[in-house]
Order: sequence, then C-alpha cells, then structure tokens
Amino acid sequence: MASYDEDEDFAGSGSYVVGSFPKDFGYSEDREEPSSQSDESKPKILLMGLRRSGKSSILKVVFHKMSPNETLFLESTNKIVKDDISNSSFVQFRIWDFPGQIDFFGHDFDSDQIFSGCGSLVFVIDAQDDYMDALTKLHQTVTRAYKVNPNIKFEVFIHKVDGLTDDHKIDTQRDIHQRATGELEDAGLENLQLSFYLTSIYDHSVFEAFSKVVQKLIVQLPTLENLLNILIQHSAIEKAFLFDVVSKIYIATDSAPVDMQSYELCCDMIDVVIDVSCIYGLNESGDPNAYDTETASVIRLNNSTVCYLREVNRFLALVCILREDNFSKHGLIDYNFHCFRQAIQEVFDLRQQAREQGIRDSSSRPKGESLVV
Ligand SMILES: Nc1nc2c(ncn2[C@@H]2O[C@H](COP(=O)(O)OP(=O)(O)OP(=O)(O)O)[C@@H](O)[C@H]2O)c(=O)[nH]1
Ligand SMILES: [Mg+2]
Repeated sequence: MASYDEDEDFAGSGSYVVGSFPKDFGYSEDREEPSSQSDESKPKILLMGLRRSGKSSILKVVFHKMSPNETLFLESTNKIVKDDISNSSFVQFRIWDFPGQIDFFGHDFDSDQIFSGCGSLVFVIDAQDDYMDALTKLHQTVTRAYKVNPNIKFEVFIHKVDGLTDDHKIDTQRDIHQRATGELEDAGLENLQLSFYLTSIYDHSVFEAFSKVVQKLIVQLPTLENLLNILIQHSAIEKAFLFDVVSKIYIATDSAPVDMQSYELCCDMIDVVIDVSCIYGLNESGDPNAYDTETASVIRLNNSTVCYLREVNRFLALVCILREDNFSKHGLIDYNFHCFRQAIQEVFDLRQQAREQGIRDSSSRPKGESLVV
C-alpha cells in the first residue's frame, strides 16, 4: 500500500479492542431501526454437519468477530444454538447451529418445525478428514429437509481447505460434487440443487461463501445489482460491493466477476476504516461514534488503483475499486454515489412499507422463506 489518505472526519468509539468492532458499534440514534419484524418471520439458516466439522467456528468468525485461532477452544455444541443476527446487522435472519451428533430419527427431532420457514441449509464437510460419513449424513439431511420444504436452498461448505494444496482442493470439490449429486440422482431427486463452496475460517473464503448464501435470500437482489451496474458504468468504477459493515459479507455486487483479491482488499479496507475511526473519530457533539453518514475513505495503492469507501446507511457501505486516473473525476463519482444512495433508500423505504403491511396481515401469511431486506 503506497499511501493512505484519511480525507474526511471519522467518528469513533471509546472502549475498543484492536482488530474488532466495539460492542456498541456506534451510529446516530435517529435512524430507522432495522427490525420490527417478529422473530418467526425472519428466515432461518441452518448449520448442519458432522461433529467438529467447523459449524460453530464459522458462526463465531463470520458473525461474532472471533479470531480463527480462538475457535480451537470452542466446546462441542450439545444442543441447538439459535442466534439472532438481525440486531447488529442489516441482513435479518436467525442462524441455528446444530450439534454434530444430532439424530434425525430421534423423537426429539421435529423436522417439520425445523425445516419449515428455513431459507437455507448450510451443510459443513471437513475436507481434511475422510468425508464418506459426512456424505451419507448430507444425503440423509437434504432428502429429509427437501420433503418438508422443497424451497430450501442447499449449500455445501467443503470446509477447512486451508490444509489442502490448490490441486487437492479442486479434486476434493469434484469428488464431493460427483458423489453427492450422483446419490441424489439415484434417489430420483434431480430437482434438488446443491451449491458447493471451498471454505476456511483462516482466509476470506468463508465470508465470501456466506455472502452468496445470504444473497440468495434477498428478494431485492436484482434491483440492488442493477443499481450497482448503473453506478459503475457511469462512474468508470471497476468493481463495487455493497457491504454489511459488521459482518463484512457483501449483500450485492455488480455483474463483473468477483475475484477473491478484490473482495479481500475491500474487507481489509473496512477494517482499517473502522479501526482508525474507532480510535480517532468523534462526532459533532464530541461523542465517540465508529460509523456514521460522514464515514468515507480513499486508499491509493501503488499499482494505480484506488479503493473508495462511502457510508450508504447505518449498516451498509459501498466499497469500490477503480483506476487512479478515473478517480480524478471525483465530483462525478460523488454525484452518482449520491443518486445511488438515494435509490437504495427508496428500495428500503418500500421494504419498510411492505414490512408494516406484513405485520398487519402476518396472521394470514406463510412464514417468510426469503429475506426481506
Ligand atoms: N484448519 C481449520 N480448522 C478449523 C476450521 N474451522 C474450524 N476449525 C477447527 O475445527 C474444530 C471444530 O470446530 P467446531 O466449530 O467446534 O466444530 P462444530 O462443527 O461446531 O462441532 P460440534 O459442535 O461438535 O458439532 C476447532 O478446533 C476449530 O478450530 C478451518 O477453516 N480450518
Ligand atoms: Mg459446534
């Protein structure tokens, strides 16, 4: 990194641990709260898989800022842990972390209750271990879930790939993909689609995979993607991500392909901005505040690239990558960003209206399977 311009005021928070968000991740109070939804209407994401496959670690690292090394001390989960993500984050859902040894055929397992109202089922397979038992369990799990609720999105995380060479990763993914889908075809379930991801908590892959899982549940995704496409085309931006700041998962991006490096760069930028802002930032009245409407940053890299971050709303930030010469049209970009932010606001105002409507007729509505973001 060549230089770092901190060109706008940051706001920050008092109690702060380096490398993590403060608990009271601050913002001005007068904004609309994200959640007035009842708990039941938020879609569920289920985390399943064999014991020690890494389910709780994924939950802790992605949504609770645990450092990967700390997961070594996690205890085995012995009952379903229900985690409500919506209070600290823009995306609204509940994650249920299951114990690895759960018995689907036991009396205490109510599959109707568990799989109905479920948006996604993330099945975690430990790629460093022999995965034959995991594949059997995967098959049992998805067939059972599919019977109860065919709308569930089935996501397979081929996990702990930090221990594998690149070739080994590809081979493992191919092998798991073939065996899992082959078994489903044999069982006459061709319509049951599985998506596969190579993940590890030791790099950004698990955040990227979770971004995609969450995106599938966002009903307004095509609109958000469209707005991002318009923005980048008119501002000569190479790549733009709309981030959920706390979790660092991106809820939408433009249609140019995502390369891991750009995503990592943008994640790191969020960390840097929040860190600096937590330490040095104060809002107008002198109170600490980590992230607010003034939050913005420009980082110039030594390969003639610029990373640009702007606050979109309480929970979201736009992070863009563009060529340095195109950044000279700064005014144009800012104007376009202003339009973009307004459009996003309109999308969410509609969401709010729909939600209020929904609360009124919630008794007659099926419980949500899509995220209403
Ligand atoms: N190398 C590596 N180890 C991981 C990764 N994710 C998790 N682990 C380790 O795997 C072990 C088990 O992780 P847990 O998160 O407790 O697994 P779990 O699936 O929740 O296990 P149960 O609760 O018993 O079902 C821990 O020691 C983690 O540090 C990863 O991406 N790479
Ligand atoms: Mg666990």
